[in-house]
Amino acid sequence: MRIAQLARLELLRKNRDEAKVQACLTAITNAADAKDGNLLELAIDAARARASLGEISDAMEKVFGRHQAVIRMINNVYSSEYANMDDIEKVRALTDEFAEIEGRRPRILIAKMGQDGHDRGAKVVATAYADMGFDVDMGPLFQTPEETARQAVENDVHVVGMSSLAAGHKTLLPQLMEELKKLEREDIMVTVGGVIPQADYEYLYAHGAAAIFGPGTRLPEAATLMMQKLLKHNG
Ligand code: B12
Repeated sequence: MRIAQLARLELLRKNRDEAKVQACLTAITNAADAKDGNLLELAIDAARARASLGEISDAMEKVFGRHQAVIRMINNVYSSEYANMDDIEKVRALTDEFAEIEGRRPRILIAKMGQDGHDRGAKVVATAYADMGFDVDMGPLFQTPEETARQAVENDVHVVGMSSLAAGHKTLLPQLMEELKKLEREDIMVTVGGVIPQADYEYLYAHGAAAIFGPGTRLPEAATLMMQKLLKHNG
């Protein structure tokens, strides 16, 4: 699909008046810079001249920079709504035990990689894990595997919990493992959550997933399993 799209872009570039396209793109950058002119109108002119969406965005990015989609999370919401406090207390006991052994609480990076904008699950998971005694880092939307690996290493997390709902998991997980390997941090545990077809589980386990959590996952159960693996993993 990616190759077909690249071929279409090449064809588009061959059959257009390049000077006209560049003039339209410059007009966008100038209008953004001067805060004068209708950017939508100029973008339509550029599209009519066969500029691609990427080129139109780049023309504005030169002035505005790239938008960073930040995911915010709220503490104590999950535990106050969750019916069975016992389940949560059991996980808290495990995270406390880990903190006693390791000298710091288990730290997890919830990561959203690729073009996948579904952030609800990731927010729920981040909130729940914080309530269950984890230190939680929340990555921004649309990270590359390289950026996720770097954030995981810089923050020295014990686990990366990637959340994938837009069918990128079979590409993104192996790339993330590769990037962690480059940084010599293959010891960081990686788990996968989200819309993962059963047929892909074996592939993901074979490529380094320590656990997989699909839709409807009860998070205290997921966290218990993760803690058991982590306690074992860290001896
Ligand atoms: C809500 C929703 C949207 C919303 C997203 C809003 C938002 N800000 O998140 C909107 C409308 C924007 C949307 C858009 C799209 N969507 Co949509 N969407 C959904 C829907 C209905 C529910 C997802 C959800 O929020 N669930 C609730 C949360 C709490 O559950 P969850 O994320 O699964 O998380 C749970 C578990 O999976 C697990 N978990 C998840 N991550 C992690 C991580 C860790 C560490 C752990 C431990 C556990 C864990 O724990 C959570 C709690 O149980 C699903 C269908 C479905 N039933 O899943 C489709 C679905 C995900 N969407 C789909 C599609 C195709 C799209 C679009 C491409 C549609 C389009 N053509 O434009 C776009 C993509 C946009 C983009 N750039 O990503 C498909 C994906 C198909 C696939 N994977 O092959 C689905 C599966 C629908 C379908 N059946 O076809 N969508």
